[in-house]
Parts: sequence; structure tokens; C-alpha cells
Amino acid sequence: MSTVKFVHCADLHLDTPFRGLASIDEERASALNNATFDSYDTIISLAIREQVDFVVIAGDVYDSSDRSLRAQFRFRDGLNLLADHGIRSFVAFGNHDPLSGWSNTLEWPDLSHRFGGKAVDVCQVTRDGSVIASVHGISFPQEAVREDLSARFEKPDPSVPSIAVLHSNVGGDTRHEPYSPATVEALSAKGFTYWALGHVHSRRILKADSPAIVYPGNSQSRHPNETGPKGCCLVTITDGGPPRIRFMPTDTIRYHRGSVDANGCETIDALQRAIVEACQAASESSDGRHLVVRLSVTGRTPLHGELTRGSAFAELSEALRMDMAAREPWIWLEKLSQDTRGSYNLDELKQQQDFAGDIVRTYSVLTETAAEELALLKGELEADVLTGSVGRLLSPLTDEEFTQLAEQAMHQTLDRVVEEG
Ligand SMILES: [Mn+2]
Repeated sequence: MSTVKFVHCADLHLDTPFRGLASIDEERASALNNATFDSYDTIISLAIREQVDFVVIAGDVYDSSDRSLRAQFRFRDGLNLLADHGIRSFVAFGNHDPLSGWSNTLEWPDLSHRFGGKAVDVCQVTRDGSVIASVHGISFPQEAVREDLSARFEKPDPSVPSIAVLHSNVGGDTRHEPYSPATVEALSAKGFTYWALGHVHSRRILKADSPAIVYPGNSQSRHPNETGPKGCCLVTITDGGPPRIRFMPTDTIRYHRGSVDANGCETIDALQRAIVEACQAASESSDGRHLVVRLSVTGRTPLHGELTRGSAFAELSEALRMDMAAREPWIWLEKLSQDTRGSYNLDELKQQQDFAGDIVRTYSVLTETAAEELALLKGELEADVLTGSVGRLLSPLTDEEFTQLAEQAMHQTLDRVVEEG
């Protein structure tokens, strides 16, 4: 029985500066700045522990084309460690680290191969003198590659598993630059066993077999929009069967976004407990990793007025943040937003012949109106707002956003005129 085993990772973005965090203390900032390196070290240890035949890295090793020396040293240290254990590595570069930005190259170990940017390199992996796999790849020569680089890959030798390594936007993912655009159909026709892709930061198996087409996602989240586990793929191919693809989390800090339902919370203590529980639940599902958490407090609660007035909500957030940060593993409550509503009885208010009743009735026209009338109202609003120099930069609201805004405005107005019981 012949088995080929390898690690597929991509988008390490070593030495990424952390972005999008509104407030952070020094201890957390330093942990976040080291997280991409820590995750890379975890990938290297995993490859050694699993005794893989090789490691492929599908681009964006570095975060920017002027790659820091610190990142280059750390990256090479990992490749050296693999080489010390007889493990080969194959590295393609992507749009964040194209070959054109490569001014200061360090020497790499002999067992590491850096794919060039002119043609697809074909490398054979041998064990005890026999070829067990072929690894093919090409790097981005410059940042903006509009050409479909997959077209340059030639049919591999079908007698051994073949792995194609490429940084590419397969299937036109609109959240990522359309560099080296390709399709699942085109990749499928090439005759490879496994396409080891990079570029898209969420983990995705576009095709499980014949060929497998895989994005492992990035190895460590870098901002609050990249939530959930991050890591690499451990791939085993036995006797030409379908690849066994196991996702292995390697992140050291995880991002979580969620909401806390304040319905039924009648006291600040109860709300505080609900928020702590939400943080604990996120922590428990993260296997001991540190967490950066964004939570939105929603629901209709009699606490709404108290939380809205003065600095009560900010003070609650600060107390919770200190409490969570002191835990081990720590939880950084990065943002707690208040999206609660007052517990008014809207049906009752609507019947009242007073100012509050007028407000509810007026806003009901916006929130309950038929689609055509809503379109008319939206049209009028957009004619006012979306013109002029700033307006041109805004995009029109969806119907859902429009009614949400109307509902929010109604509640904010009611907050000022209704005495809560
Ligand atoms: Mn990337």
C-alpha cells in the first residue's frame, strides 16, 4: 500500500499588523502581533509530528510585498526545521508577496523549493529512490495577475498523485481580488489529483475528488470579520484513492461574533450574567484558545431606558471587559454594542390618542406599508440623500435595511417620550 501525506496551507500573512480593533491593551496587542507566527510554528510542528512527505504553501506567506526581515527569518526557520526532519517544502507566492517585491532573499534549505514566476515548475518527490508524487506550481510575478495561470499547467504523469499549487481566485469570489481567475471546470480538466489553492481566506473544498480542489483558508484570523477556526489541511492519498482531507486548526487567537438576547433580563445583574455566559460558551467551543469577541445585546427589555441613558452601558462594558481579560485563556470583549429596544407595548401605544400614539402610527406607515408604496418612499429619500458629492459614495438601502432603520428611529423617538413602567 502506498501512501502520500502532505500539509496544505496558504495565506499565512506573517507579520500582519492587526486592524479593526477599536480598543486593545498592550498584552493583547502583543499576542495578536505574534499570532500569525505562532500559527505558522503550529503548522510546522504538525507536519513533523504527522511525518508528512512534504508541505505546500499556496501564496501570501508574507503580508506585504516589502516583507519584513523578521517575517523572512521566521519563515525560513520553519523551512529549516522541516528540512532537519527530511521534509520537503514547496512555496508559491501570491498577490501579497509577488516575486517583484523580492529584494532581500535569504538562503533557503535545499529541501525547500520556491516556485518561479515565468513557467510552472514540476518537482518530483521521491521515497527510497522511487517517485511517490509530483508537485507543480507557479508564483505571482507581480501583484495584479489578470491571466489565468492555471492554463499554464501541463498534464501531469498519471502514475503518481499530482499536486498543483496556485494562488488563484477560482469561481469568481467577489470578496477577493479577481487575480489569476479560474473555474472549477477548467481545473478539473487538467488531470491533477489535488489543487492546492490559496487566496480565499475562508476554508472551502470546491471539489472533494477527481480532482480535489481546496482552499484551506488563512492559518490565523487577522481581523474581526474573519471569525471561526483557522488552520491548514492534512491530506492523505492512499493507492490513488480519493484524498482524505482533514482540517487542522492552527490559530492561537480566534475571533467570535455573536449576540446576547436580553429578553427576560430584568436586572443589570441578569444581563451581565447573560453576557458572561455568551463569552464562556464561545470560549468552550474554541478549545482553550484566546478569544476576541464582538457581541451585540439585542431584544426588548425593561432595562433599555436605563442602559440608554448616560454612561451605564459603557460602564457595564468596561467592567465585563476587565473581568473577561483576567481569565485564562483570556477573552477580549472587543466590542459590546447595544441594540436593545424598550419593552413598550406597541399595539397599546398605537391606540392612544397622544403624541406617543402619533409616533407609532406615523412610523407604522414605513414599517408596515406595501412594497410599492415603500419603493416610492425610498425613491424620494434616495433622491434627496444619494445626490451630491458624499451621496454618490453611498449605496442605496435594501428594503430590509430601510425598514430596520425606520424601526430603530421609531424606538429612539419613543425612548424620549414614553415613561417606562
Ligand atoms: Mn491572502
